Amino acid sequence: METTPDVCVVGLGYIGLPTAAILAANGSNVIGVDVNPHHVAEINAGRVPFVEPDLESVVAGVVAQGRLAAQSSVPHADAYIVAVPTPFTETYEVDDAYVRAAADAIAPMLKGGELIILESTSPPGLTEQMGEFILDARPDLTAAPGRANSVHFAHCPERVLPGRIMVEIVQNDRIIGGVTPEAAERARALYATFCRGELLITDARTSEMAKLAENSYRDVNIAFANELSMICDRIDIDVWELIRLANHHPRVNILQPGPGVGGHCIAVDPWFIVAAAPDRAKLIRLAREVNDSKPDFVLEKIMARAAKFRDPVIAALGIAFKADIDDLRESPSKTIVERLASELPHASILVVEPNIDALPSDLAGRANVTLRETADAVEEADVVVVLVDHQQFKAMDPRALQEKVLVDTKGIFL
Ligand code: SAJ
Repeated sequence: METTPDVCVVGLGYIGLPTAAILAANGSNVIGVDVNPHHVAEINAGRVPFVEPDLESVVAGVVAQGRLAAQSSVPHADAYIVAVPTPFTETYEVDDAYVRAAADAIAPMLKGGELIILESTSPPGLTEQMGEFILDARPDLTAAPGRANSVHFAHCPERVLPGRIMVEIVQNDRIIGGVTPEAAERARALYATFCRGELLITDARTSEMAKLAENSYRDVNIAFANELSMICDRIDIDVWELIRLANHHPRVNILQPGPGVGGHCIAVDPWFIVAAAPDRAKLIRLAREVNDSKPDFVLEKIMARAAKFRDPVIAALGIAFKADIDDLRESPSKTIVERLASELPHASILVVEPNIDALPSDLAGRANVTLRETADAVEEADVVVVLVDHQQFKAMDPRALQEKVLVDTKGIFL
């Protein structure tokens, strides 16, 4: 007889797979669903198709025990967790196509009484809309609390930091936003199986907005640091020393400037707040603009420094979106290298990225860009550009840079 899984996780990416694995490790029977057949095959072989410390051992264990299996179609389950991408459109509004596709796939499987949780970052109201898509497809079911066939909807945003997901997924406090109090209570019980942090109950719209506010808070604070770095450059003050000194104040904690803000969260989520109240979201929009302008500033700086060489050799240290990960998505450092390669066709650009084995396709095709080891690249270069503060770069002997023209966006050698 076919058994019903306790939980079905739709979307086995950076969030869905750790969630599926940790649920399974804490006693749930989990089916994970993904549209990518390669991911499905890898997971069923106990492997993880991306880099995340400590995830593979958990996945391998729960797959071997038969508690987690991946497949490409959505089965019936008592609870669903939807962890699909919610990118933005050209007009900075949410592209809800993946959420709709998940809802379309779940709706026909429902029998009534299930819990459906959206973990994806969402503009306020998307969880309720997801509920409407599903109930429109299944008018025989209801969202009315207390009814035997009512389906329960909740928003429970993830908060884990890539690189620390397996620690933070257990330890962080979590917001549980129910479309109804009953949905929140059911969702709380599910997360309580593995989450040791506080489970904070609210409604779905507040939960959606809280997630956006958290990432916007960070974006605004990084924008402050980036703006300071551009001001200090103009008036010839060392911004790193300035921040170090200012942070001795007991109530000041300025973040670190850099080449811009990357990743698929902090550079995206604030736009959903802007879209929700465009005329009121002034600071949040401006912070996005400041952070988005930082790669241009860095590019100009590099071009000005490289101008004294006829055919400059430029070592670009780092193209990941932040330190000590292999994730190149929305990476400002990678954008800077791409633009540099186009603007300076006669330059030779030596990319150093210790966390990858081959250049991504959009850089690999360029004649003037090659992937190199740190020491070789630095030795050959006229100009050394630090774009990411990877541990391998921080460990470098600064004497190697003595004769070089240096542009250090992370301040590790300044
Ligand atoms: N950055 C700076 N200066 C800093 C800190 C970060 O320039 O002082 C840059 C990084 O280099 C990177 C970008 O900001 O390009 C974002 O990095 P991050 O480490 O701040 O955040 P993410 O994108 O890896 O993860 C964030 C986290 N959110 C918050 O800290 C509020 C994480 O907890 C969320 O789960 C994640 O977004 C998400 O998925 O939303």
